[in-house]
Amino acid sequence: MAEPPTATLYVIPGSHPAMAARRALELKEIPYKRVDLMPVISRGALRALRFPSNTVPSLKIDGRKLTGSREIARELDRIRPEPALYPADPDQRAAVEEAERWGHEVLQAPVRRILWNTLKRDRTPLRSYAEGAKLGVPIGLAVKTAGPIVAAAARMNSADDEVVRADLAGLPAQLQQVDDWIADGVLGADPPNAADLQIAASLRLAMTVDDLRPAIEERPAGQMALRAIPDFPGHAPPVLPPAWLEPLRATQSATA
Ligand SMILES: N[C@@H](CCC(=O)N[C@@H](CS)C(=O)NCC(=O)O)C(=O)O
Repeated sequence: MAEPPTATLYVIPGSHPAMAARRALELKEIPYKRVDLMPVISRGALRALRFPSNTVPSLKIDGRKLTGSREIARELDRIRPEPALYPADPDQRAAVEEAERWGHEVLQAPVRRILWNTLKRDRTPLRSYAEGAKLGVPIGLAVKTAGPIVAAAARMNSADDEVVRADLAGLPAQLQQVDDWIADGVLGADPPNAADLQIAASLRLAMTVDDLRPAIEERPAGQMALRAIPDFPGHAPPVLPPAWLEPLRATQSATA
């Protein structure tokens, strides 16, 4: 019998693409060791470990080193084809790959910026995102000393107020795009496909933010995300300026 693959996944607590990779490993039933890294500091660690890039998720599997949620999804499908993350039918596969690309290139960054802007205003919720993580230092200490890390991460991700306000204004159309793909059968597969995981991870992170959750959770996009990724640690109480949330509130009342 073939040996099970040996895998180590490098993550940052609260990282949505890292959660997509975690769920893909779980769905494939590939046992893996998880290594939790502190944001920003993660860059040096991954560089020292000679991964192709210095972001999470990064995966070492069967001696190969990969960085990136999409690269990891493809490699896992190659190593363990079932359950498939990409449909066998070429047209369906193209549609799933397009939705996955959109989730990666369009949705992922705004959600990341919104979270860093939220944590910049109040970093108390950091502890909840680190639930279950082993950071090598007591979580309380990590959170207490995380001020410079949060500031650096917000800066490196351009989570400035005007950018984040525009991100929030763009979210209703993005949620509609996800609902449309669900209606068309591109998203919402059971078990989830690679695009479901990519998009659900961003939506689940967004739903940890109380300011965003009510606009997402009841609609098809939110329900798909909850099915694809049932658990996503983290909880940030309301902290964003109410005027920034008006576009989302408008969608919420329109879909209620
Ligand atoms: N687009 C990449 C994610 C790249 C990324 O920005 N990852 C973040 C965590 S969500 C990271 O590694 N941040 C640490 C840093 O940039 O210092 C993917 O889907 O794999």
